[in-house]
Parts: sequence; C-alpha cells; structure tokens
Amino acid sequence: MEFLQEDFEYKDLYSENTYLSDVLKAYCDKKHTGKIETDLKKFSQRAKGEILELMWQAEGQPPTHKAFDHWGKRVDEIVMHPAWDQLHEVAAREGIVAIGYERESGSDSRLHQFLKLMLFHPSSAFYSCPLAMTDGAARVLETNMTDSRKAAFKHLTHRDPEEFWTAGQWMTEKAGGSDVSRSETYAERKDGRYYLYGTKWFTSAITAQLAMTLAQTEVDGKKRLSLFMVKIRDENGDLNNIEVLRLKDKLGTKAMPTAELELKGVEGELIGELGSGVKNIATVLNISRLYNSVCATGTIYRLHSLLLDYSQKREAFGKKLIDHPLHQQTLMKAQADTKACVHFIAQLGKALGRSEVGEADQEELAFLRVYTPVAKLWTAKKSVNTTSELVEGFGGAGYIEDTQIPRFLRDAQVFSIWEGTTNIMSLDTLRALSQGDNAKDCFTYLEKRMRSLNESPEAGKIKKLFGEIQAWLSKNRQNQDILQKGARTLSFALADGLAGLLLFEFAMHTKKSRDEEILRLFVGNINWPQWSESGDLKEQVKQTLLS
Ligand code: MFK
Repeated sequence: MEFLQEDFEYKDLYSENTYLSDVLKAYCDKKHTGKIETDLKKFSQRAKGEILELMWQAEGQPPTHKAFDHWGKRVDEIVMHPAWDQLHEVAAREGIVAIGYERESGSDSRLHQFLKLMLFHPSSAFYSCPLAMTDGAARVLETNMTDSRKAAFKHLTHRDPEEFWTAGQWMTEKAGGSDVSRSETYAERKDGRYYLYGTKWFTSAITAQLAMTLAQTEVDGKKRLSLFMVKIRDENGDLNNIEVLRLKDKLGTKAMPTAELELKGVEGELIGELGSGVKNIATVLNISRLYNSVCATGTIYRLHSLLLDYSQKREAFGKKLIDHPLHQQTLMKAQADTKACVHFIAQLGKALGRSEVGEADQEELAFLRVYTPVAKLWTAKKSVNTTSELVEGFGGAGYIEDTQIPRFLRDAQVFSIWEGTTNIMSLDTLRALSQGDNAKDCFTYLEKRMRSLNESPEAGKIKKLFGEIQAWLSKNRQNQDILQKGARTLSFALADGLAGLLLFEFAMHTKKSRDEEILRLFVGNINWPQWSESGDLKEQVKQTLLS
C-alpha cells in the first residue's frame, strides 16, 4: 500500500490543554475569570473551524483594484472575497474591539480582549490589522471626545456588523517612513475647515470607513504635523476626494488590501492641538504596537500547536518525531519563547486595562510606556525567529504552499516592520526611559515584583540582569551616542528580564513542574547583554563596509 502521511490538525488552542486557562487565572481578578473563560472557550472552538475556513477563502483570492468601470469612469473599487466581509462580521459580533471599551470586566477587559485577539489572529487573514488601527482610533476619540465625535466612536466599538466601522492609520509617505516629519501631505484651511492633499504610500485596510492621518500645517510660520480624522467614503460609499493609485504587492498579508492613495482635498477634522500630530497619533501607534505583539504571539502559538501535532504523527528513523531528542529540544525552545510571549501580552494587557480605568499608579504607567515598544520589538523578533524554526520542523512539507505552512513565515516578517522597525522601537524605548521619572518609576515597579521571587539561580540571574541594565543606563546617561548604539541591546535585555520575571511568577502561582521546566529553560537561554564600545562607528563602518 502506498504510504500517505496523516495530516496535522488545527486544535482548539484554548481547550487543547490547560495553559491559556492557567494564564488567564494567574492575571485575572477571580470575579471576572468565569465569564471571560466561557467566552474564550466558545470562541476558540470557532477560530479553529468556521473562522479558519473564512481565512483560507480570503487568502485564496487576494484583493484586486478596479480603477475604472467599463465606461472609463473612475471607481477605485477594491474587490474583496466575500469571506473578508464575513471576517468583519465575526470581528464585530465577537467584540474584538468592543470588549476593550465596554469594560465589562473592568481593568481585566484588555486582558480578555488580548487573549481573544491572540486566538483570532491566526485565523483572521490579518483582519486583525484593521482592528488594530480601529482600536487605536477609538482610543484617540475616547481621549479627545466631543459631542460630534461620539457617533464615530460608537461605530468603531459597535458589535453590530452593519454599524461597526473600521479605521485606517495613514502615516507612511514616499519621503517619510520611520521619520514621519518628512511627510509632504499638507492641510489647507478654507472657511474654517481643513482639506488634505498628498500621497500616502502605505495605507492598510482601505476598506475602512475612517482614517487617522497626519498632514503638515503652519504653526507660528513653521511647518508642523497635525492629526486629522478623515471620513474615507461619503453616504453613497464613494471615496471622498481620494484616489487609489494601486494596491501594494507585499511579501505576505496577501488577503489584506494595502494601497497607495492620492488625497485630493479630502476633508479632515483636526484632532488635538495643531502641530502636535506625532504626539497625538502616538496613541494609535501604542495600541497597534500592542496588537502587533498579540498577533505575533498568536502566530507562533498556533504554529507550535500544529508542529506538536505533526510531530506525534510523523515517523522518521524508526520512531515518531516527538521521540527524537534533538527535535524535542527544538520544540521546547520554541515553546519557552512562545509562552514567554504569552505572558508578555497578558501583562501588557493587564497594565493597559488598569491604566484605562484609572487603577494604575505612576510606576505602572511608566512600566506600560517603556514596555510597549519593548513588547512590540521582542515579540516580533521571537515570532519571526520561532516561525522560521517551526516551519523548518515540518521539513519539506513546511516549504510547500498547499500545506498552508509557508504563509506563516511570510506573514510573520511583517511584525518587525509594521508600526515601526526593531531599531525604531529600541529608540522609542530609550525615549520613554529618558522622559521625566519613567526610568526610576519603571525599575521601582519591577523591583517590587522581583521581591516575591523565591531564592534560586533563576531569580539571581533575573535580578542581576536588571542590575546590569540600570548600571549601564546610569553610567551612560549623558552619552547619547553610547545610549543609541546600545538601545537594541538594552531593549532585548529589558525584555528577557521581564519575560523571566513573569515566567517565574507564573511557575510560583501554578506550582506545576511544566512551568518550572519552561522557566529554567528560558532563563538558562538568556544571553548576557553585550554592550557596544564607545567611539565613532561611522569611520569603522566606512572602512569595513564601504571600502
Ligand atoms: C498588517 C499589515 C501590514 C501591512 C504592511 C505594513 C508595512 C509597514 C507599513 C507602515 O508603514 S506602518 C507605520 C510604520 N511607521 C511608524 O510606526 C512610525 C515609526 N516612527 C516612529 O515611531 C518615530 O519614533 C516617530 C515618528 C514617533 C518620531 O517622530 P518625531 O517627530 O521625531 O518624534 P519626537 O519629536 O521624538 O516626539 C514627538 C512627540 O511625540 C514627543 O512628545 P512631546 O512633544 O511631549 O515631547 C514624544 O514624546 C511623543 N511620542 C513619540 N512616540 C511616542 C510618543 N508618545 C507616546 N508614545 C510614543 N510611542
């Protein structure tokens, strides 16, 4: 009989084992756990079944741009597979954005939302991307509320698919990617209203109804970026003085429409103070950077589960893959990193939730500000690297498109680019630490939590690592050059330290040998920071790279 490999299976990620339930219980107030767990269990079942099916349909027919109709009239229609609209319905009804704003579980609402998003993302065809920007826009409106903005806010946080709007966030331009100050789009003021002109180079989810975008305005005779809210379509569903130039041909995220747009006088409503656009859009960035972390984590959580299942079915050299010591090593390392990411997003979700209901003190707020870019850069890199290892774990099957495995690797790469690269995040970490008392408050917050750790080599290493970070920061606080050179090392060290701390607290909480093993493995693998030496690298770079 011809050999046919038994297929791997998409499991219910919440119920396949007790891990996520244990995480929920460790971070959540007891009074909210039952309700959240019921919701996650139900949703997780859908995510591996009917929702996954929608994703495959949407991925199977990527969006196309129909610029003109048959008579030559400009229509700029984005033709989507109907499954994309059904994913919109799922997102609305399941309240993926709404949960964060209904706040039925008080400060645990973001934790609830993040765990649910983590389950949704790997079945969402990146519908999670418009949701990230929608959530960011909702938060901007919530914190800049006026009577006239209430309706838009309600749409962005609605559970009825007909009423639910998504939002885009348009920043990137030809001249300015990371450095948005180079933006050329400008706002013209006429009769008390603003009209925006310019080209936006990377605008994801053009199927949205709203967008938050930046445009140059004049403040005291100088050009300054301001934040505007734009209604993308009019009552008839036609674009509002916006032309779609083309759709981007991206490495991954194929089902999700990303466009180049020409703004030809679209009306924008000024949000926040004139000239403070970057500061105001930072609210959107920070929320969507956390979404990025959650989705990066969801990706490897799903892929790890698939490889684990495959490893129990696939035989090589006389035994199942799962019984080979070296394969076990690979799976364990991937699992430790994946679980560390889960704790990161649970902790950040907890802190964000507490900040939004006024329960976070100054120290926790500083922690949240510093660790938002750290979470983004670290989970993104963990996702890219772990995805690569896991795809490889499938051998040749992981390289063949119809297994649906290669897509994981293509899609993971976006996490370290979307909403700011690793270097930009590292510099933002530095920015956050250098503002006010953030560094002092953040380390006080961490030190308080470290006090509860039982004496052990792992606790010793984590404490020593934070000691090393603080000593380096204090020694170099006046030297911008050294600080910038070391910003990436600093960010990864901060991440490793926090992940170790969270895994430690969790192992103490569950008292399960499973969690003690993961803690030992993770902390054992932490590389000690290798700080850059002082000196001007520019000459070295020129001599070694350019000569
Ligand atoms: C899912 C599908 C994906 C599809 C493909 C996607 C591919 C990629 C598409 C994209 O292009 S996504 C968008 C990526 N771009 C970014 O995320 C922008 C990255 N750049 C940065 O984040 C820069 O650091 C930044 C633009 C913020 C630098 O701008 P500035 O003007 O040099 O910042 P500056 O002067 O340091 O800060 C201005 C104010 O904002 C300061 O406040 P004050 O005026 O009170 O001092 C800062 O503190 C504040 N600020 C900056 N970043 C902040 C922040 N506040 C809070 N949180 C932050 N993160």
